[in-house]
Order: sequence, then C-alpha cells, then structure tokens
Amino acid sequence: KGVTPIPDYDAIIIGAGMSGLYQLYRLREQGLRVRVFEAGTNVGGTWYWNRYPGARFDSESYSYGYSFSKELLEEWDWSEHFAGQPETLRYLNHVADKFDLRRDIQFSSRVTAATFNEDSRGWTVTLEDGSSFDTRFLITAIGPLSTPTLPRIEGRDDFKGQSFHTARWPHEPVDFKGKRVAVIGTGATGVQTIQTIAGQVGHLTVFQRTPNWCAPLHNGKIDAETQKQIKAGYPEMFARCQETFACFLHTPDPRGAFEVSDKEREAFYEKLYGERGFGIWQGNFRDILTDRKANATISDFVARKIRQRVKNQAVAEKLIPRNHGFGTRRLPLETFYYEVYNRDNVDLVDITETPIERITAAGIKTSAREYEFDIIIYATGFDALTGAFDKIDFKGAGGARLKDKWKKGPETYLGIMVHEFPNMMMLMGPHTALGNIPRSIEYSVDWVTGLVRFAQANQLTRLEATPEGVESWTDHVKALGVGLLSNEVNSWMTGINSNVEGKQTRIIARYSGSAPAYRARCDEVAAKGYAELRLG
Ligand code: NA7
Repeated sequence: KGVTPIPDYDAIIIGAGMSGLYQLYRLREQGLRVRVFEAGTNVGGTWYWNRYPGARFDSESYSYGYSFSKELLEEWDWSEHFAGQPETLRYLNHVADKFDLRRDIQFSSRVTAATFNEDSRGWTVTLEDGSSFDTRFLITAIGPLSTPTLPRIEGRDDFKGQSFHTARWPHEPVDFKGKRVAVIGTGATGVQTIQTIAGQVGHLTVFQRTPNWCAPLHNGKIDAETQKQIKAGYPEMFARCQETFACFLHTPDPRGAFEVSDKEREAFYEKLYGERGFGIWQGNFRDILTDRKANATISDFVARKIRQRVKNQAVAEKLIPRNHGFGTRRLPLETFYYEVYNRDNVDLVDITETPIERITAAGIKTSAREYEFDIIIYATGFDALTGAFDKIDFKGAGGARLKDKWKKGPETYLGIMVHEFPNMMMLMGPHTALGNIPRSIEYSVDWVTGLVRFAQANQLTRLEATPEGVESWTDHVKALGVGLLSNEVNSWMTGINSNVEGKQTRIIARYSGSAPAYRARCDEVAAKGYAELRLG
C-alpha cells in the first residue's frame, strides 16, 4: 500500500535442504520471484553435510520422503527400510532436478546478516562475500541441527593426523585400513560411525562421556513385492503419519506400563526390541516418558539386553546410562553397536573416569595415559535449535537483534515468527514440532505459503507477530514441556552444549505437544485470517 516494490526478490530462502527445496517449489508455484542462498556447493542440507560413515535414517525411508508429488512417490524406489546418506542425497538431487529447482539456488553462498528496513518493509540479506540482496519475505530453512560443535579441549590444533567432525566429513572417502582411530562422542551420530568403521580400522578407541540408551534398527533391503505394497499404500501411510504423535509410523500405546502384568510387559518390550525402527521409543507404553517408575521398567529391560550382548561385563556396565532414563534423550538406533565392544580391535574409554586432558601432536592424553592416533573423529554434535540463528546477524525492526532477544531461550509465535522481525518466517525453527521432520516440514512450508498468498491477495506488505502472541505461544510451549522426563536431562533437546559458551542452562526450545495439536492450532490461525498477527 504505497510502498515501493522490493527490487530483487519477493522471497529469499536461506538453505537448500529438505525445507528450503520444498519452500522454493511452493513459492515459485505461486508465481513469486524467489532466491535460495545455500552455504554448501549443492542441495541436501543435513544429507549434504553429514557424510560420515554409516549415516542413515532412523525413520522408515518411505515415511521420510516428500509426500507432495504423486509422480515423485511413484518413480522413486527406496532400496532399504532405512536408507543410507548417499541414497538420501541422491534423492534430494533427484527432487532438485525433477522440479528444476537449481536455477533459483545460489550455492557457496553463506548468509551472514539480514536486516529489516522499515521504509521498504523488506529485508536486506548479506552474504559472506559482501554482496547483498533485497526481499519482501525472508524464510529461514537453516535446520535445527546444522551448526556442528567441536569440543573445547586444549591442543586440538596440535594434532598432526587427520581429524574430522562428522557433520563436516570430506567428500572423498577416508581410508581407515590399518589406521588407529579415535571417536569422541556416542550420540546417534557416534553410534552409527562406530558400528560402521569398527571392522575397517586397525584399532578403534571410543571416548565416551555419557552412554546413551540404544535399540536395534533392524534395517533390511526392500524387495520388489514390498516396494509395490509401499507404493500402493502411500496414501494410508501418510494419513497415518498425520495422526501419530510425532508424525512417525509409530505412536504411543494407549496403555500404561503398570496396566499390564509383569509377564505381558516383558513380552511387549521383547516384541518392540525385535521390531524395526523407533517403535520401542515412540510406540511404547504411553507413560514411559513421563513416569519415572514406568520408565525404569523399560530402562531395566534394555540394560539387561546390553549385558547380554556385551561379553565383558565391566564394559557392559560402562555402556549402561545411569543418569537418564530410556528414551529421555534422542534414541540412537543401532546395528550390532554393542557387539562392536566384543571385538579385539576396539576399546572403550570412559572419560568421566579418566578425563581427556589435551589433544597432542600424536593423539589424545587422558588423566591415565597418552593414546596415539592416525585419525580423530569428532562426533560431538551440534549447537542445536538456535545455533544456526546465532550465526547470522538478524536485525529486525528498530535494530532489534535476534541473538539478544533469545539470550534466555527462544521466544516465538507458533515457532514460525518473532515479534520485531516482520516478514520473517522460520521453518523448523525453535518451538515447532520436530519428530519425523519432513512431515513437519511439509506442513510448515504449506502454512508459510498460505500466509504469503494471503499477504499478496490482500496487498499486505508487513506481517508481524504480536508480543501477546509470542508470550502466549512461548508459555504454551513451556507448559507442554512440564512433566516430560526428557526436559529434566541434559541434551541438545534441552539446549545444553558443553562446547558453546552460554549454553549450560536447560531451556525448553522445542514444542513437545502432539503434531496434530500443533497443526490444529496453526490451521485455526489461518482460518481466522491471521488476525492474531499485526498486519499492514
Ligand atoms: P549428540 O546427540 O549431541 O551427541 C554428541 C556426543 O558427543 C555426546 O555423546 C556427547 O557427550 C559427546 N560430546 C560432546 N562434546 C564433548 C566433549 N567436549 N567431550 C567429550 N564428549 C563430548 O549429537 P549427534 O551428532 O550424535 O546427534 C545429533 C542429532 O542428529 C541426533 O539426535 C539425530 O536427531 C540427528 P554428552 O552426552 O554431552 O556427555
């Protein structure tokens, strides 16, 4: 309304991963002029960067792919129930080619700053090379787990061998043959790496600070008959994902752990332990993640499995978590992970007993001794949820800085918008429903697309979350987190990262209600004409 049109783009999207690609597709379909800036040299986001050995899905491949194109579903064959990273990256490249997305993506372009201009009601986005572009809408598709963190251990640069963070893995294969290799970190990534390289290396030493509860993945190839069934069943399968708590194929069993006999409970756990995927985590008794006693029953069950699978009982005891219950951190799924510790060429070092003192030119020195290595692998995780936002200097209306605003934890409206940051929408930002992420991505992208369509139809050039809207959503997210055992432990889910200054206090940064409830709330906002936003 009387505002000079924005010169460069209607929308700029930061990131060409799963969210950015689909958002580009949708907005272009609307006839918008869109530009995507991507730091990597190609599409794929998480699946572009995380090339470490053994990187793969923990959710069923077919439940993870995009659902928006029937043709795409028909033509793409997933080879395994849980596809490996190379296959997923091929898939995302196929999507980019099929929908001709690359022509609007600028690669090797890291965004360093974004500034809102009140006069033009738009954003100026600045890249690392100093170039800048103007846009009406700014959409962040920068990922909840995309900013890797290295341990703050003295001497890291002194090491003379090769060293890699798992999320910055080289594009050329790493030769492990006969090598002495260290892995620091035993989260989902560490577990996948360790089980994959144990048989390739000369010697492997795993440095574990906190053991995690892990459960079998039970991966397998998809045969031709199953492939047919999967394709024929897509509509029902995606419908199911829309109904479940976190968009997985699995959803909590309606029974409580003590509503069945001891024998039935044991049989149920045994069945879940033998089943594919996240069932044992997401499809378990409804109270294992809220009730300490219920949780203890499944923790005890899995502890027994670990003792059975690991021959040396002293090692088995080290691998059993003591300070958190089963499933209260993200559950790593594994394939013969525990059996790795039965190998002669693998050692486990518990660094709570013998802390790492420093990295040396030759390897790693703990309080007990110095180890020599050819390769050190850092599987030390990410500055999760807000880390990618902290790395970009977002300056909103009146010069407000996002980093300052979120100092004590993120404050958002629906996990999508922030007060004083008009026309900026976040995909998979803090306070959104995570779970089976592509399902959440498709919903969020469609919601954002609907909002942009609404703005265009009504010639609106300024959309902003209100302070009341933000307060109410942030309070809601915090209230939903109360009583969840996962919010009482340290993990990336509670914003803890020992390697990042200022991230030693637990926060509630993720929406922990059900995905259907999240969608219902967002749908309601749209149905009411986005009246909860400040529109201009
Ligand atoms: P995670 O799950 O955050 O795991 C990181 C691991 O690295 C974890 O075992 C950490 O121990 C360990 N770590 C981190 N810093 C250090 C230092 N300084 N010294 C020793 N050990 C350290 O990251 P992942 O990459 O495995 O997985 C992230 C998500 O990506 C995953 O949940 C999936 O959703 C995909 P700690 O537990 O902090 O004691």
